[in-house]
Formats: sequence, structure tokens, C-alpha cells
Amino acid sequence: MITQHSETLFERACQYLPGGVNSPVRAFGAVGGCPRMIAKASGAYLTDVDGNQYLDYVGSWGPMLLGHNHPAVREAVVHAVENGLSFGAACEAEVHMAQLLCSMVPSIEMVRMVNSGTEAVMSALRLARGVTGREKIIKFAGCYHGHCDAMLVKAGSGLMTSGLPDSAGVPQGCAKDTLTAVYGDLASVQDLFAQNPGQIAAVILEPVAANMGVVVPTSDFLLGLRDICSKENAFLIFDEVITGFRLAPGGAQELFGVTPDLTCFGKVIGAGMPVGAYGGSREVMGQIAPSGPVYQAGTLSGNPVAMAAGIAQLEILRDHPDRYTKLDQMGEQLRSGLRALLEKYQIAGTVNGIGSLSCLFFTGQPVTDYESAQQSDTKQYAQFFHHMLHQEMYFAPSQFEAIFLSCAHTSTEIDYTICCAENFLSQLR
Ligand code: KE4
Repeated sequence: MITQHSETLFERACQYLPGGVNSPVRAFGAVGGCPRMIAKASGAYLTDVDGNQYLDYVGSWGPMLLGHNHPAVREAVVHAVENGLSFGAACEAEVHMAQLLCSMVPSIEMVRMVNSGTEAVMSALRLARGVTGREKIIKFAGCYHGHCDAMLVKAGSGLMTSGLPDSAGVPQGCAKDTLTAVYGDLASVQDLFAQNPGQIAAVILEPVAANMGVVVPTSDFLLGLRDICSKENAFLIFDEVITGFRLAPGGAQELFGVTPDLTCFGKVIGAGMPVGAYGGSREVMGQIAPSGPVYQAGTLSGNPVAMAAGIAQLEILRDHPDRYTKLDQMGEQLRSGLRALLEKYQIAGTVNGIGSLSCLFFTGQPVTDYESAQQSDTKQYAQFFHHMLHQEMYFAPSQFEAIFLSCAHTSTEIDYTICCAENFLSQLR
């Protein structure tokens, strides 16, 4: 595989961009080797600057649910661009998007558009704190919610103690108000509420975790969190930046039948353009400026071009629910195919997933939370990654991400993927 243009370009990138990238995971730090510089994408495929084509299992980390460069999305963007890129004023497209989001997610009566998942989470946390007058937040080890200070926090020495910064630059004054619980463990949440009575504004989680690899919780866990938050008058915030509109038209909350107080969105709602959103009841969202005291703003929020892209993708998903059936079937085909190989070759591996989200962990133990995910053999994953890359398949360059399927993938490609995986796994025996 020729990669000299990627290598030359990446060398140049490293002179002007920290680590040569605009987002750390793209630097291949967890798997080694030279990041591929992608020149174009279409359907389920990426093409790099050396002309190598890859079957794409990252999909820009989730946004490309219909596949790359979908004609309806492209035409909507081109049409919107002809009328200008951004007005910094109210426009019809943002009203259309807001109405569309509220129509697809029953728990959302009102929504605010922002420009990333990070911004959506940061704003939802401020809203929960503003409405409750409380300052502490509970998150779960292994869940990632973007890079706002309050979410770059790890568990203190004992799970009951205050959070510690998980990045340079995060002040202890901020980290102390973020408490960390164990994903799937209701008792760890109840203990934190008992230790911090009347001080916790919200519990935030990925309703299906996809940033420690994929971990699917039980419905009882999500229902239990709903009960605890209702009893404690704390907000239950679902971070559906990945799961939103991917696992079902109404996201994970539709699939599991659990209603959060606030939901954060990103990725799919922008169809590749920078879009995030957060939403909830009219009463709560009415507390956001200018209608309420919780401030939040954004120059490009709701800009017409980004709205056009997201609206095009969402309306296809809304009007063709059979797409979800196909995504679920292909996801199950991939997971059962990989599980069969692990069994056949007696490999210490675990396959988690739901719908179009999957993950192959190189550990023989079940993966149910951050601690068990950490048992994975990341070196083995890196070898798997590079084997598949040389088979022209682009998986996430980290064990602790997800395999993203799109509507552009086919059952035949999944079969071929399983064959390529067998070439690798059969050598491990
Ligand atoms: P952004 O700010 O990157 O748009 O969204 C942050 C975010 C929030 N919530 C969840 C559940 C997320 O997964 C993310 C971002 N996801 C990562 C992939 N695991 C984005 C990839 C990257 O950081 O380059």
C-alpha cells in the first residue's frame, strides 16, 4: 500500500497543527503508523491522497449515517450556499430544524442549536445548574461528553471523593464538582447522592456508551437512573451525540423507553456539518437566554447551510424507518460473524453492540464498564487495525471507540469484512 503522500502531508501538518491533527484520535497515537490523509469520501468509502480506497467503519465518528456525500445532503447544501453561508440573524432553516428535532424526539418540546456536541453538553450542564441552583454533576467513568472542563474529570481516589482534573488546564475548582460513578452500577450513583445531599444538579451519561468501546446498559439501569433523578429532583441528561437518530428515529431514549429531562445531540443532526443541539421541556428550555437567566450564545449556531445538511439527512431517516431495520440487521450480521470467529479460533475476544454500533474488544471477559474495558489488549487491537487497514478497511484507530455502520454499507461488504477479520484472527491461534 503506497502512503507516501499521506506521510509527506502529515509531516507538513505536524509543523502547523498540534500532533498534526485537529482532533487527537486522528493522529493514530493508539495504533501507531501514519494517519491516512483523506482526499474524498462517497457512500461507505474513503479515498486517501495516495488513491487508496477504504471501506469506512468510522463514518466521521457518527455523522455519516446515510453514508458519505449523500446526493440529497449535497444538493441541500449546494442550494443553501447559493443564498449565503451565514446571516447571524434568525432564519427559516433553524426553525425547520428545531421543529423537526422536536417532532422526532417526544421528550423535546424546545431545542437550542449549537455547533458541536461539546457545546451541547456544556450548555445542558449550565442549564441544569441554573435551574436547580445546585453545582455538582455525576458522570460515569468511561463516558466521554466532549472537552468542556467539567467533563474532563476523573474519579477521585475513592469513588466518593470529588473529581480530579483529567487534563492539564482543568482547574481543581471545577473538577471538584464533578463526581464519577460506575457505568451500569446504580448503587454507585445512590451512594454519591447520599454523600452529597441536595447538591447534585444532574446525572449525565451516554445511554449506550461508545467511548470506552461500546457498552450497552440494561434497561433497568436507565430506568433506575430515571427513578433516582426524579426522587432527588436532579436532571437526567442523555448525551445522545452518538446514539441520537442513529439507534432509532427518537434515539436511545425511544429504544429503551426512558425519558431524560435534557438531551444533547450532535453528529447525525449535522450530517457532516458542525452542528450540536440540546433540548427538553418548554418549561426548562425557557430558562435559556434571552427568555431566561441561563446564558448561552453562538455566532454560527443554526446557520442555514449546516441546517440544510442536517434537515436533509434527518428527513430521509424520518421518512424511511426501514433504514433502521437494515442497520440493525447489518450490525447483527457483523457482530455474530465476529463472535463466530472468536469461537472458531478460541480467541480471547468480546463483541458488544446494538444496532449500527459495535465493538470488538481483545479481552476474554465481558465488557460492562470502564474497568473491564481497560482489560482489553490494546496492542492486539492495534495489530487488528493495521491488518484491516491493509485490507482496505478503515476501523477506528483506537480500541476505545466504536464500529459505525451506515445505510451505504451492504451485507456483502459485511461478509467480506468478516473474511478479512478471519485472515487476522486465524493467525492468532
Ligand atoms: P464534539 O464536540 O466532538 O462534536 O462532540 C463531543 C462528544 C460528545 N458526546 C459524545 C457521546 C461523543 O462521542 C462526543 C465526541 N465523540 C468523539 C468520538 N468518540 C469525536 C471524535 C473526536 O474527538 O475526534
